[in-house]
Amino acid sequence: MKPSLTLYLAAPRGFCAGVDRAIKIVEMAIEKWGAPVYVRHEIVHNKFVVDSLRDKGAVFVEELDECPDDRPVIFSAHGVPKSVPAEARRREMIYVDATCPLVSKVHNEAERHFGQGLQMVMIGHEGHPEVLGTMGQLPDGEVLLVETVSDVAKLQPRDPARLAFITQTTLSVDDTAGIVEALQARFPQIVGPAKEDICYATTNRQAAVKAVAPSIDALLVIGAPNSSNSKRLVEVGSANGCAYSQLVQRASDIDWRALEGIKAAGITAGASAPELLVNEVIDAFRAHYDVTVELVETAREDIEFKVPRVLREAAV
Ligand code: 0CN
Ligand code: SF4
Repeated sequence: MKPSLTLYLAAPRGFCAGVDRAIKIVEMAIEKWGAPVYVRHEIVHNKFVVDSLRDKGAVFVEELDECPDDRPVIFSAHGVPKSVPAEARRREMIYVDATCPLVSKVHNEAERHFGQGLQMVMIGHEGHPEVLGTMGQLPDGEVLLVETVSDVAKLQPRDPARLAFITQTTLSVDDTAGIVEALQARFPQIVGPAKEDICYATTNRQAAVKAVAPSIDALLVIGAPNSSNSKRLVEVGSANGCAYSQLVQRASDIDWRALEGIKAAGITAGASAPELLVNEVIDAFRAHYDVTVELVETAREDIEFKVPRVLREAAV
C-alpha cells in the first residue's frame, strides 16, 4: 500500500510566450537555412530544451566569435548587448534576435531615459545574461547595478536628481518592491515604471506559488540552476510557508528520503521548463504515493509573440 499524497499543481507554470517564441525561432531557422544554425548562449535556460534543439541541428556557443561568418546565428531570449548585433552586421552574418519582446521593452526604456539625459539604476543579478544585455544597451557607466536594498545606500550617481530605474524581468516581485522603495526614499526624483519591469509570466508564476505554499509540506520547482525565474520560485515557496522548497531539473533529482511522511506537495515549473518534465515528475510521484492531483490556478495566460518576419516568409 502506497501512502496517500495530495499533489497541488500550480498554474500558470512552465513555458511563457517569450520562451515559446525563442524555441520556435531556432526550429524555424533550422527549417529555413538547414543545419547547423548557431545559437549564442542557451536559447532559454533549460538543458532539456537545449539538448533537443542540438539534436535538430543547433550549435550552442557563448560568444559570437565562436560562430562562422557564413552560418545563421540566433541571439537568446535573454537579450544581448548592442555590440553583438553590431558585430554580426559588420561580419555580414545572418542573425535572428530571439530576445523576448518584454526584455526589448526594457532596452527601449533604457534608451529613452538615456536620451533624456538620465543615468540608470538597474535592479538585477550581476552577471546574468539579461543584465549584461540590458546594461549593454548604453555606454559604460550609464547603468549602475543594484542587487539588494543595502546596495542602494552605496550608489554614487552622477546627479541624484537625474536618475531613472529599470529592472530585470525575472526578479522576485516582493524583494524588488523593497529595493524600489529604498531607491525612491533615497532619490525622490527617480523616474521609473509604475512598479518595475518584471514580466507577466514571472509575476503569475510567483503568485501561484504563494497560493499553494501554505497548504504543502514540500515544493518542487522544475527548472535549471541558471534559470533566474525558476530560482525565484523556490525562494517564494520558502518565504511563504513551505520550508522545503527545492529546484529539480527532472524526476531523477528528487530526494525521496526528504519527502518521507509528507501529506501534500506542490509542483510548479519555471518559464523555461517544458511540461514534459512536469509530467515526468508527476509520474514519479505516482510511483511512490497514491496521488490525488489538485490544480491551483491563480491566472489564465493567453499572450503569444510572433516570430520575426524573416522566419514567417517562405523557406528558401
Ligand atoms: O530560465 P530562463 O531562460 O531565463 P532567466 O529566468 O534566467 O532569465 O527563462 C526565460 C526568461 C527570459 C528572458
Ligand atoms: Fe519574456 Fe518573461 Fe518569458 Fe523572460 S520570463 S522570456 S521576459 S515572458
